[in-house]
Amino acid sequence: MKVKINNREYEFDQEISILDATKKAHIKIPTLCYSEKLEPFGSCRLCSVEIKGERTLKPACVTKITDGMEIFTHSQRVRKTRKTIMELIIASHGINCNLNCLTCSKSGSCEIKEVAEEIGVTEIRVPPISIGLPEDRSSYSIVREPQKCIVCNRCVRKCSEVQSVNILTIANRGPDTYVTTFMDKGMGNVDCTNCGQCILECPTGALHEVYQMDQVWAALSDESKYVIVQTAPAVRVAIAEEFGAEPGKIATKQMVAGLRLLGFDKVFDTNFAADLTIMEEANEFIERFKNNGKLPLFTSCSPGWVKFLEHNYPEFIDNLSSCKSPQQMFGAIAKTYYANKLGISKEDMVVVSVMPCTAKKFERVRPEMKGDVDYVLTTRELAKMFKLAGIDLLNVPQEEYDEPLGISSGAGAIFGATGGVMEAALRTAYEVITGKELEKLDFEAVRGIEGIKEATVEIDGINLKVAIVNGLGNARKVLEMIKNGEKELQFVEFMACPGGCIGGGGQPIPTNNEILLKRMQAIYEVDRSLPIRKSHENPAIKTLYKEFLEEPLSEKSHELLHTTYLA
Ligand code: HC0
Repeated sequence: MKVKINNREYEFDQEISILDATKKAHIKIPTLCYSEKLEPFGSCRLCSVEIKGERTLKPACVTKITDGMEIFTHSQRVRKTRKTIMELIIASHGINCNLNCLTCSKSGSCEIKEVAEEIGVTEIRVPPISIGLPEDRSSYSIVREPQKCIVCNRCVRKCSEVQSVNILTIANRGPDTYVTTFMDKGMGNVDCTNCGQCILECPTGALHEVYQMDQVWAALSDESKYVIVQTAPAVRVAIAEEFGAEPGKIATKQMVAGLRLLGFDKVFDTNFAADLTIMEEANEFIERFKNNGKLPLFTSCSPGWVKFLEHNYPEFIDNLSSCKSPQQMFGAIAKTYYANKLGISKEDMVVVSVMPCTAKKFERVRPEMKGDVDYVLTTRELAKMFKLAGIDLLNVPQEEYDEPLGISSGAGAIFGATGGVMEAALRTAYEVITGKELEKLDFEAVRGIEGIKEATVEIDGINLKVAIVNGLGNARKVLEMIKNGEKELQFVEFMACPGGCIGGGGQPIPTNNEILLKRMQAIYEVDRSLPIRKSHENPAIKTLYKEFLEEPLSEKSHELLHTTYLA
């Protein structure tokens, strides 16, 4: 197919969109409602282009090239139209950047500001229009500020097309259009899983996490409190991006040093608790397998996934592992075993988590979790706190985690990427079942960013059928197949977010496939760099069982580390 773009001839062998064709020709067209991961929608019209012989401009994202087409991407008419559209977008729904920019959650990373600059907007000839809708603060995880929304529909499409959760929708028509939830009930009162994927998609500050930075600052200034922090596996491979580093930069030791500078009494690692989870979950799997228990066993560490299952597939509740997530196991151990060691009461201890995940904020308040974690910060919030404290993360002298709850194995580290929980569990299950040493630790078949992976793993002559699923849309597909008897599996790892925790709703923006792959490589690099790579060989975990828990699945373990779900 021969096409002329700005008077130059190009050849394409497929009927692609004008937007894709111009990308291949290295011409950038501004977009707002377009997102690589979603079906093109054509609502913002910023990508409008002129086509020879056509009376009206056409949106490049939803218009296909045809043989002989002549396209003008930046003609006088196109530039003028884009400017007017952009002015209307800025004015609509009360976005008044002069007033709100400095306090907006997207200050410094605002897509709408970037696009306005690209288009050359120098004045806004229309007064700001306020849609007059209140903020939605009904959720424990996510805040919606409708006055900043430009109705690009990306959050709605992410929630439906990728996550298949469908809790966001568009109401009304024309200038009264707005994004909302069923009957305007608010995100906390509908079946939102709190995954925060909508936040990653929002080009303005209309969606952000429920901030807990102020509460953490207050705890750090309270001398009567012993304040400890745990950091999730996926935070260390992403936080440096907030300071301008290339994706994939591992900043574990700088982050530990930064947390100490913030004033935490101890800096611990969720990876320690991930090792503990493996001890419990691998043994739970073995017990179910040997005793004809409910299979397939579903992992339970991703709170967005757990909530999705509770709402949409309650018939599978008994398949969920009874293990609490590592975040919660950490809190339970910190406020009992560790508080006892220190000789302080659990009321005097404050446990803060730093997570890549917005759903962890919801998980923390579930009544079954008994308040073992006090506050949850996302990766983005921790970066904001470092900046507020003047901490130059990339150049701060590197430091190690504290002992004993900061000691972890490579198996704990890989929890942060899709497939990691399964691989960590297999490393331990193999040695527990066979009593032999596992020679090849890397289970390549369960690695990679694909949404659904399956593998057959041979352990002691038994072929285990496992699957790894990330993204809730994929979870729905796999659950339907299990339900219809099309899939026979014994163990399935489910993670709510595409890519697993490295793609969590609390991670730096942008988060896309290219960035996910780099964060994933970094996670496996952390694993390879550690002297201990199996959870059951973590010396701090061995001591914990010896001094306190006795053995996996003991009465004490059940009391502190296991939970129940809502059907
Ligand atoms: Fe994850 Fe976790 S791996 S859910 O993605 O299991 O958030 O990083 O912290 O809890 O360990 C998130 C990440 C965690 C937990 C761990 C698990």
